[in-house]
Amino acid sequence: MKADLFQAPDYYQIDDLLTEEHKLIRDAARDWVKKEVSPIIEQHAQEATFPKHLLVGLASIGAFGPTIPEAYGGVGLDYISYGLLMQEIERGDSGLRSTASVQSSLVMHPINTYGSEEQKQKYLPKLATGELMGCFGLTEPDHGSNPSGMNSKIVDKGDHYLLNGAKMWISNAPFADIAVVWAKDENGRIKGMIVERSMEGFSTPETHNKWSLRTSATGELIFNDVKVPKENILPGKDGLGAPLGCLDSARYGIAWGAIGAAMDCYDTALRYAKERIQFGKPIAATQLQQKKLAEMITEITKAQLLALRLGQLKNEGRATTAQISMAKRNNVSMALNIAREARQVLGAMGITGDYSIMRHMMNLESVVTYEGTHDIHLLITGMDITGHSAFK
Ligand code: TGC
Ligand code: FAD
Repeated sequence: MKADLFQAPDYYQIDDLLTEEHKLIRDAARDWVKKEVSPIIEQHAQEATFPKHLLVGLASIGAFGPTIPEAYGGVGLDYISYGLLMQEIERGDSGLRSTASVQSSLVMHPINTYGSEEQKQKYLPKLATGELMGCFGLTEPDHGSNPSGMNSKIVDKGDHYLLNGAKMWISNAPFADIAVVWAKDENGRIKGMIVERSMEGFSTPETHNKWSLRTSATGELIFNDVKVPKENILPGKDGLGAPLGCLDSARYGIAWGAIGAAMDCYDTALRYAKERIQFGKPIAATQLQQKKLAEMITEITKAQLLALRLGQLKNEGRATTAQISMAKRNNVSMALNIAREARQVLGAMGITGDYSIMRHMMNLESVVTYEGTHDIHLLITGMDITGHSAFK
């Protein structure tokens, strides 16, 4: 891949609305991505390998549990800092941001929010350093958009539960030390639990043949009479609202992360358009390429403002699920459209791994599907504004 010459677009001087702390955290992450991620990530994507050696660096920039209290090993930052971290990491690669999102929002968040004091002390500090890595098992082969229909089951056996079932499309599964898993009890009530890799009957086969998120390890979670001790059940909340509450946090981070991918595509296309000469002048001097680039920066700027306002609401504890859905849907779709347009600006060069655009584009095809598809988020907005659910 070419040298990383990234310059972040900030057309509306949004930096002025950030605190010094926000900028320090953002800039440290940006430097780390430039130094450690950009030089190696394309090769990992080509070879479909997870760059495990980057886990230490991710922990060092605060990407594991940025909003988790320092008492449990987290960084104790606000939600705008969390968003900025996700933006910078996804500027490098959505797969790497996935690893950080899952660890922070889908593993540390439920343990911190629904876990017992013992669970918090046992797991959170090690998850914050990356000594332990986690995954989140909600989706099943027959239940993706509709997790309430899940078939995974636990049966009460006195001092433990017996867990049976299967989860599919689980990020981090192939290497995770623990899994936060959602299954129904005998009364059909969804419960969350921490399953450890060492538990007998638990396996995590890797999913291959992905054209998207090739730097992220995806797998299944298979539970065959797994004995889950009762102390591993998350006691703080049950019902579908418990996993959906975690998704709110992860979707929020994705709304920011997608901006990073879009910024990288825009910046690459702008630089290329200024340098590429056709018909005796830079293609940047043609109206058609200017239209593409002008629309890109307009959409990025709107997405930045949406994310920042959402971050303010989140900091005040006022961000609603529907507001988060709107931002996730809009910003991921925006990024995917920009990746497709930016790829065209580069002509044939755009399809190569010499540039990051095609990788971002393929990654974003997963991002637009996971954490609630583009359609599901539209229906969440529709339900919010009309009061009618159109899911069923
Ligand atoms: P519904 O009847 O609407 O709600 C059931 C209960 O949950 C409550 N609730 C929420 N609670 C907290 N936070 C939220 N966001 C909530 N949304 C709903 C709701 O109030 C109700 O509570 P109660 O007490 O009345 O029971 O549920 P539904 O079955 O109609 O489904 C609604 C729908 C379709 C929106 C939901 O199922 C959904 O969001 N589906 C999409 C599934 C999804 O997003 N899966 C993601 C899996 S994880 C993942 O993709 C990780 S990728 C990570 C990476 O690599 O980065
Ligand atoms: P389906 O639910 O089968 O949907 C298929 C199509 O039908 C979609 O276009 C959808 O929008 C549409 N559709 C569904 N219902 C409706 C409706 N009511 N009205 C209109 N249209 C509808 N899950 C986890 O639990 N943990 C993870 O870590 C995780 N990581 C992932 C990593 C990757 C790379 C991918 C691709 C997925 C991951 N997922 C994970 C799963 C992800 O959350 C699901 O793929 C997603 O929720 C959609 O489910 P599905 O693929 O089964 O699609």
